[in-house]
Amino acid sequence: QNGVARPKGYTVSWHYNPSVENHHFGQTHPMKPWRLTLTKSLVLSYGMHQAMDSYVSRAATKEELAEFHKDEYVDFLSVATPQNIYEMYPELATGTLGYSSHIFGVGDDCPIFDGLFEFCSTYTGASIDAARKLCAKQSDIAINWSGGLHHAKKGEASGFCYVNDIVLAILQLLRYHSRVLYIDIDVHHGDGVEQAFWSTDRVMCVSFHKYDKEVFFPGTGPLESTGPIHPDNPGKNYTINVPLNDGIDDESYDYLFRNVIDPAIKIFHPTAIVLQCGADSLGHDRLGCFNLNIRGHGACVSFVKSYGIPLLVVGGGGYTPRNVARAWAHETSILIGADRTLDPALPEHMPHRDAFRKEGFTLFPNLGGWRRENLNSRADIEKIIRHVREQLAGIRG
Ligand code: V1P
Ligand code: CA
Ligand code: ZN
Repeated sequence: QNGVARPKGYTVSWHYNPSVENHHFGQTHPMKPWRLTLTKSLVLSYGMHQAMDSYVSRAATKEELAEFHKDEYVDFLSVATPQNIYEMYPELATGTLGYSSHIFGVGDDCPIFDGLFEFCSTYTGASIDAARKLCAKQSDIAINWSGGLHHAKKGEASGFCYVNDIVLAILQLLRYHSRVLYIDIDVHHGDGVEQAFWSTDRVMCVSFHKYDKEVFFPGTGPLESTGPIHPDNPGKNYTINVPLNDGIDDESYDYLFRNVIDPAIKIFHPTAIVLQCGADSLGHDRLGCFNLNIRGHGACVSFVKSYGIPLLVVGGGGYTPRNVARAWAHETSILIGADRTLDPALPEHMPHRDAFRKEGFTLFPNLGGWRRENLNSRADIEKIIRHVREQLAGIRG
């Protein structure tokens, strides 16, 4: 505790505004900003802030949001409240539209709650600030655990995501960087980011996710979905999808991750990388179905970091708050180079320590081997690796 040294030779910045903690999607909604409170508590109690430049991020402006999103959607987000939404759109009140509506995606997944616009502009401001720090070379690794909301579309909310902070951050990076690699280890498909950069060869999008077209949200991202098919479209082959079955464990995930990401980096030569670290790919997640441990999830972060390419790290999903906090605290320690020296026993004195009681006060509880068996065979994994290699061969020259 309090013994975390600054990394030698590179700069890490942490972008955060605690006002995101004050917003709530609703009592029964699985997205809990509380996970960010717990993450902050661990990062500060371990003294990891001493190894980073900390920035209290500002809210993104409407003009900044409109660099990707439609003006009418940004206007809608900026005025909608739980009080006026039914006056503006009586269809929502009658329930005739069902679970998710055509009214800018508002519904059970993406409710209108108090302070929605402040929440969206704050998590987005942090991702934009983080990207600008990388562009200015004032930072080598920039972190925003409150961002990573990969499903938001140009003109509508989707899957708990209203503003796509990742797309907006990548647009900032593209001002200074010729090629950006986007990697997404959230258990869900990164469809919003994929869609935004579908037709360009300046952004390569790679998502690992559970895929079951009819059953698992959002139902997109099969292996064959690799970009536009027309040979003249520059985006052809610049999208990589890694569809998985339930129960994947640390060992297979690590093997697959290395064998997809290494060739992608060697062929694409990104000048910046954005890593979305959705923690719903951990075992025991309320919505997820994988068997990853905190160390297995973190191994992806270590591997990406090892290339020494300017790196933006964002959060994403994660629905068992205490494990989300454990994962993101551990990953912060990896990014500042303190993972080997951090005590796995949680600090004796820290706010909300009791939230970690259930698994014992450790950073690394056993999250693998729960109710799901690994339904990804060795042959499934090898098939994916072969497909990706053949796909990447198609973008050379
Ligand atoms: O399955 C659906 C929709 C509803 N159907 C008509 C399809 N929605 C999912 C959304 C998951 C979003 C994940 C976001 C992220 O990738 C990035 C932040 O992690 C859903 C689920 C589920 N089990 O998949 N919504 C809900 N559960 C939900 C449950 C209770 C209250 C509100 C929403
Ligand atoms: Ca994913
Ligand atoms: Zn997710």
